[in-house]
Amino acid sequence: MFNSNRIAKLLNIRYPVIQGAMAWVADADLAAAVSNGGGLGIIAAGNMPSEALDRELVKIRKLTDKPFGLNIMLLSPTAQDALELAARHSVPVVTTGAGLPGKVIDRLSPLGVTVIPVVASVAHAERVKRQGAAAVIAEGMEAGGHIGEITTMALVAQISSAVEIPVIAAGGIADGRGMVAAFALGAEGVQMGTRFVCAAECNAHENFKKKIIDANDRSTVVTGRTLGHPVRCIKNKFTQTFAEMEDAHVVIEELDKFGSGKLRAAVVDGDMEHGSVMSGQIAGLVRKVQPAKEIIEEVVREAAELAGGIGGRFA
Ligand code: TUI
Repeated sequence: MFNSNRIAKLLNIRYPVIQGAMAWVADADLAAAVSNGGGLGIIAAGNMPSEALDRELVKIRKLTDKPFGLNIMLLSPTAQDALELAARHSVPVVTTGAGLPGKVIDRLSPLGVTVIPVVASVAHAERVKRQGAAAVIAEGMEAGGHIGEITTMALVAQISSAVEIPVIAAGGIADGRGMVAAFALGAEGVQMGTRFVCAAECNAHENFKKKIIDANDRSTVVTGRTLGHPVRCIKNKFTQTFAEMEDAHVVIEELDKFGSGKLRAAVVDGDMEHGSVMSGQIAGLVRKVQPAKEIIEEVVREAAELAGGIGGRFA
């Protein structure tokens, strides 16, 4: 299986299943568990200080000898430091989010690093392809955290038609059905975030995992649209207050101040009322905590069975 899949070959992994980079959540423990399970684990640099990220990059080499990735969040003030650490640690794969990755591609591609930007539009995918991206992650607005405006269904099909480099679909995928749907649209890999929050090896607070397991299809809400910075989270007191402040046209500086530290409060302290509980719309499908390897094998098995049987639906 997946012997001629371009993503599995490019990343040198068994299954074209990538773990979404989630700030505060995606550390060396989670990433190593996903990579050891046959997918691609990713450490999220987020706003991590250099010393902490350096430690995670040392740690993951002790936990796995499989390929792994580092995600650089381009909005972060620490993005440049993360870029230099990726070079120094010879990280095999770098994904980027929330911005234009030209500088990252120019710096890391000559070193042999596979750079895969997250994109949210066709124009952005075409641009990073011209800049030398090895593949793209097409992330629809069903995803958690910072999102674009286009759904996965519309985005993956249009990006797959527009660029020849392989496409990894993200946003709204948590099982084999999502994987087959993504492949039908032209993707050759999937990235899942919300499902991997509920991996046994994930160090996120147990309240966070429970919140996702208890969520349904209508549990998330998007705030920050008026700021040009939409973010999807599970509805709570924090999102309600944030939305009220936006409605009242509170200035950006105040909103930024209000939002500061809230993701950490959710992930590390388990504050489900006043924290920013970032999650995708697919949370309603996530039912239990399972080892990362079991998640990957279950999704791939479901997908393979469904892909074999799907012809019957046209009979
Ligand atoms: O980056 C993400 N998701 C994230 S980053 C994040 S950290 C955060 N913490 C606190 C508050 C807010 C964020 C949480 N979730 N996904 C990748 C992604 N990139 N989604 C959308 C984009 C994107 C959007 C517009 C990439 C480029 C872009 O435009 C490029 C341009 O044209 O400027």
